[in-house]
Amino acid sequence: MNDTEIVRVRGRRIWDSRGRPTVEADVVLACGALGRAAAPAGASRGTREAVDLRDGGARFGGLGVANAVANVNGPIAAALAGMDARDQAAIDARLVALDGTPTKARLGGNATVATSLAVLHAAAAAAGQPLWAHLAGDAAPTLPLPEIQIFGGGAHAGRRVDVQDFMVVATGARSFAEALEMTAEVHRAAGELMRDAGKLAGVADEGGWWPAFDSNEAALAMLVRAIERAGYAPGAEVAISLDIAASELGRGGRYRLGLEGRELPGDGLAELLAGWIERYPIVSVEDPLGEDDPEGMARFTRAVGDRVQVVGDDFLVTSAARVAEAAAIGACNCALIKPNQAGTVTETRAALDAARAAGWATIVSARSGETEDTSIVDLAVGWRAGQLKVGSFARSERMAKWNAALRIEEALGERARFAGAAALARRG
Ligand code: 2PG
Ligand code: MG
Repeated sequence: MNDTEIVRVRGRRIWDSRGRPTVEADVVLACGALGRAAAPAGASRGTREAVDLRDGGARFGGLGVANAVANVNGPIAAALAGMDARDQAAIDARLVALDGTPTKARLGGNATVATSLAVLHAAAAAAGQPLWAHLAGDAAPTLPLPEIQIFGGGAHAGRRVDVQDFMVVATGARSFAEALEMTAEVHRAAGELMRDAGKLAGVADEGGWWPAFDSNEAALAMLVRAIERAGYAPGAEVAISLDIAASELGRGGRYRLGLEGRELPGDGLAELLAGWIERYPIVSVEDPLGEDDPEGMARFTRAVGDRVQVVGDDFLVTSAARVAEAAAIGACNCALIKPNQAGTVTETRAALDAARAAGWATIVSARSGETEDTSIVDLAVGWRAGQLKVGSFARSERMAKWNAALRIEEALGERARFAGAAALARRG
């Protein structure tokens, strides 16, 4: 028997950062190596993402994963038994074929992504390597520039404000560790400012401060004040990154800003964002328009893509084909890469490669529902994605990932390379 042959696949239900069920998979190889991974879950999801298979019914609000877990323990375990864990492409092709749908609707993207990542971990363990090193191979592993949420809004905060993620990027940092230090100060300063304003009211789903603002722009102004209070120059040292998650605001070219009590056409939303880009030190805007508006995304990229990074998330859903289509019409200059949108490691990597082939930047990203699983950090470092988005600087499903990257930087020592601000897509 081959040492790296899969001898056991086991799925189980665990609980995520929102207290909801999710799928965890263990993969054991003949040599005894164990790989383990858990599926995350989004709240603002693209319609073309791999299906997050849920049981429905009354229990756990319909979010049970008994069927997805049964798929891991039944058909998936049977199909992968005896396969070589080192051949990730063959493993993932088997999962895709076994599912047989374009969106992993039968097995569940949550079942396939947990299994696919667990196989990857097992192969790295069998090779006696940390996963990031295993993935990097002969190339130099690179620590990503972190995008870190300070205020969480949209679907992650009961739609208290319309914009979903108000994040900072430590453009002046020279190492990953320094980027975290700078962000820690901004995060703390923002909390103090909210407290002083009598607006400190807990945190949103990804650990960002609860967005108790009267307008979306007020959050931007507060973010600039927090950067200054922390002692940094807005833009030069710490800049702003937004995820509008516009598909959550409307479809068919009409977008509703609930907080401001108004509805805007696509061009109106694009103009509003362009105005913010003029007035605030914004370096990145994700999903500025809805996933059903590729022309609008292309116009927006033409208008501001030389100054800011235009990121596709729900618009691209970590699909190599969608990335290629978007690149062909000049929509976006950066792809958000989320393994559970694709459903397997191989398809995730293909989307990243497609973005690179288009000359784009890439950001490996967590979901709003997370666990203590830190696989995405290994992917970001080993695949040299350039950027990493994990949520805020609070709560351990987030901190576990930032801390994992710190340990990798330490392990690399002198050899550690930090992507820094150069990782952002901007031609200016
Ligand atoms: C996003 C993610 C993370 P969710 O939209 O980028 O912020 O949110 O996981 O809810 O899709
Ligand atoms: Mg997003």
